[in-house]
Amino acid sequence: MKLYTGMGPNPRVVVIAIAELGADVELEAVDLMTGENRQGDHLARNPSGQLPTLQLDDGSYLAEITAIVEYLDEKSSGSLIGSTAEERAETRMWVRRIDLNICENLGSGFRFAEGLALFKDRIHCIPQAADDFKAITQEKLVWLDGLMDGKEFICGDRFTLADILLFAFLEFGANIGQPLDAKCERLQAWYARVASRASVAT
Ligand SMILES: N[C@@H](CCC(=O)N[C@@H](CS)C(=O)NCC(=O)O)C(=O)O
Repeated sequence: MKLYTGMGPNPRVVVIAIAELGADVELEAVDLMTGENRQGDHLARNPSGQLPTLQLDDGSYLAEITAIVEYLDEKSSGSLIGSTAEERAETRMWVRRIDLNICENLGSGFRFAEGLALFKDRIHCIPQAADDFKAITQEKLVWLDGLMDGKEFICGDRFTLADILLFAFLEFGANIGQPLDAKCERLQAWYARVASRASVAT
């Protein structure tokens, strides 16, 4: 398998998951800054023109990070999703909450402000909404922080895709002016726990 990867939190999620699972995946960089990902060769792999994209051993392509990580998880002996129907459902519930409430809003806040020069000719940008997307992200982080009492990871004592997803976006946020507020003490402690994992050092 080969992962077409590059800058940004979405590729980072899959790269961390690969390290967690010990999956055998070759990496090939695509230059996001020059827009190589929006041109012919990469569009043929992924019509969304985004990164990452996984090439399977049969030559077909898979995009969307949650689908990619679920696939790699199933193909390995890992358990980033869960080992029972209940665990898998719980992981998917949190992944969807984190994706819709935090990752999407954080990303839009960036693309419509600091990232505007890069994205204005790629996607429909709403610069006047950037501050609102950033504010919603912070509100949802405070909400999530309030639900972390007594939990080691997002799904209790299980380290899952939900942790990797949130970690990669908060790591990105810290570098683009959307840091996790110090008042989110439970999430700060959770962030330090995830940051200490070997997979994150990759
Ligand atoms: N929904 C997609 C999002 C992928 C995405 O937005 N990737 C970013 C990198 S973090 C990208 O390719 N940005 C460059 C562009 O859109 O031109 C997924 O789950 O993989």
